[in-house]
Amino acid sequence: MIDSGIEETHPDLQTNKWANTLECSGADGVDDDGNGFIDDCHGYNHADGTSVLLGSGDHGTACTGLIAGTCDNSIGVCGVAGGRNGQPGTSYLTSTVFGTSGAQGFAEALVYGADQGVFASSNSWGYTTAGVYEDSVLAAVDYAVNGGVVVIFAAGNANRQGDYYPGCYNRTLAVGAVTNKKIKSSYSNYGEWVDLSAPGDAIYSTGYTDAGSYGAYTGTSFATPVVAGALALAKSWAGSSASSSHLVECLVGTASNLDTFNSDIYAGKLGGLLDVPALLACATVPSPAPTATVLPTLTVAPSRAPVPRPSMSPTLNPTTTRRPTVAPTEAPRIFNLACAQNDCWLEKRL
Ligand SMILES: [Ca+2]
Ligand SMILES: [Ca+2]
Ligand SMILES: [Ca+2]
Repeated sequence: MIDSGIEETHPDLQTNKWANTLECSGADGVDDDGNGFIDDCHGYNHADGTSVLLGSGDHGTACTGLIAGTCDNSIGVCGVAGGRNGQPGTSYLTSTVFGTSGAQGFAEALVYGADQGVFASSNSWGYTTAGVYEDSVLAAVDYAVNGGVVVIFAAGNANRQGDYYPGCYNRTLAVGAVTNKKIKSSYSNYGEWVDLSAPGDAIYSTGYTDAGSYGAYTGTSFATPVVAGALALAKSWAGSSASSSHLVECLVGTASNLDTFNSDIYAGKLGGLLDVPALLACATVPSPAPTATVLPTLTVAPSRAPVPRPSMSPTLNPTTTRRPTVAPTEAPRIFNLACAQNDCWLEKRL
């Protein structure tokens, strides 16, 4: 989960934390596993340069609960992959990029997750201007996807069909939002680059105003972790031998047609609607033996020139000390948690 961090004491977010054992059992203030991040026991706050994971606002806490909120504990909510019958759910790793001191570390967080071996990366943020992106972020997406990570992004909340990155980048899965009537949510971006849609209106999840709070959240931000959670659940059902490409093909291939519920102007621009039972049925059919027909990436040939990656080291420098403040060399950026009409989406402007 790459977002604004989490309320670490939330009672519904305790059982499914990813744990970096060398750091969790290591010494405070020491980079016990030598990965360049001090005390990254359950993730890292890349924006503020600290292991304290709570950044700006409750957005990330809500997104996390949708994936991994504890089921079976008789309180609050149950994440899509939150476990059942006393079994734990999917492990979630928290990377904070919307911090208390600003928004940064997006590319670093994508690389960090890939280096930790995450299966999927859930990203409920993007650029608020069509056509705008940073090469470093797309290079980090490439790095993660090349490492087997399924990288999922929110489509954005401008109700437009421009090229909103990183969701429209063809190596990510882009998620739009629909209502409980299968109608495109009023705010959801759309376009042929939207891979699928999921419910995004008034989704109840964990909040952070005080530990143990809950709230209803609206936006493509919240459709996105529903999809990420469904993919994690499918991975659990299918077993460790299931390939990412097989699961992604099931995810997109079993999504139900939304066109009959929506205006013709959205035809082919919402993806299908996430269908979790169909996804699980597909996922549990063994993958075909690898052949030349298996797609090596999420999508077909790139429509844009490959992004050069001269500045992206394959691994993070283990001797680097995280900066506690905003890097002075980075261009000034504005970010805001846009919640007009309860339409929350973490936005990032260059
Ligand atoms: Ca470390
Ligand atoms: Ca440590
Ligand atoms: Ca619960």
